[in-house]
Amino acid sequence: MSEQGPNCLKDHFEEEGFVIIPGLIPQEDFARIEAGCNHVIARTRAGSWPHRRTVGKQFPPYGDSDPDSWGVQHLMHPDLEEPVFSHWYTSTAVIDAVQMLLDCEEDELQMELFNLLINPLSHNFALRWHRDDIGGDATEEEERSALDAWKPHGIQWNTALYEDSCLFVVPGSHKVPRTPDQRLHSEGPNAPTDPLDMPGAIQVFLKPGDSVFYNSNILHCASYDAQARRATLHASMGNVKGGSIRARNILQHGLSWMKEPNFSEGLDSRGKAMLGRLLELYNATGDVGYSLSE
Ligand SMILES: O=C(O)CCC(=O)C(=O)O
Repeated sequence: MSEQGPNCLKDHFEEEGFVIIPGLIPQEDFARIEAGCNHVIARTRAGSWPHRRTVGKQFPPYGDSDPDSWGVQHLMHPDLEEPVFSHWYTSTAVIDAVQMLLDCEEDELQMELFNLLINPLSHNFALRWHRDDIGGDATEEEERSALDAWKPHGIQWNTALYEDSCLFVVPGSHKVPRTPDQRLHSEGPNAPTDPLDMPGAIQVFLKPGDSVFYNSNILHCASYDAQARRATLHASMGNVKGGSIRARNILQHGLSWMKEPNFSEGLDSRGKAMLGRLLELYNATGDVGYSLSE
């Protein structure tokens, strides 16, 4: 899996809130995945795929206020006709990595999000410092209890097809509330714009084929250069032991299409079982609202 052993990778993930693992796209599959990405990027930029992350909007609902996009949503959607994405999401390499990092059994894994992050074309764009499922206005106590409840029932990851240095994180911040200084950097329109001004921040550098796995409630932000080609697979998986803790974060992305029989029919038995666990959560959950606002 890597020069570092599994224990070392898991320890790094638990302590720092993120870890980089190379080689999860087998060389023989790279060209097919790249072709799939080219196809869905072209559809999105041409306006024929409506499920996208819209430039100018950081969080769902992404709306349609700008023709430019920084992401393609729902890579496994049957209407995209790219089974290569569900094959990879449920591949043994990916499942083994997630199981190792979450320390769980395969029959505890639930299917979640699988999207693609791309560079905007019209101008640079950035996401402010945030935690994916804890609002920036949470008090210190609210932040502490939300972080405690969240860990470690799921994982998010970015797998880069090309060099990618868009993501910034504050290592260790998945365990502790923001300091007063970090709060200033993550709140409001007057927050400083250079990501590395955030106390404790580092930039994450990925080589082609590298994956960064992270706790999505780590303090993170991203900066998108319209000139730098980006195609980075962006996915998450949960552990059913988390119960409904991940429901809002996942279901806010609009996953009703995953209930359609034609989606399940295209999955292998592992994928069907993982989907079944997600649908149990879906069916047990009412309106989830949204985790964050601009
Ligand atoms: O672009 C990235 O790498 C991070 C995206 C992100 O922070 C988010 O979707 O919340």
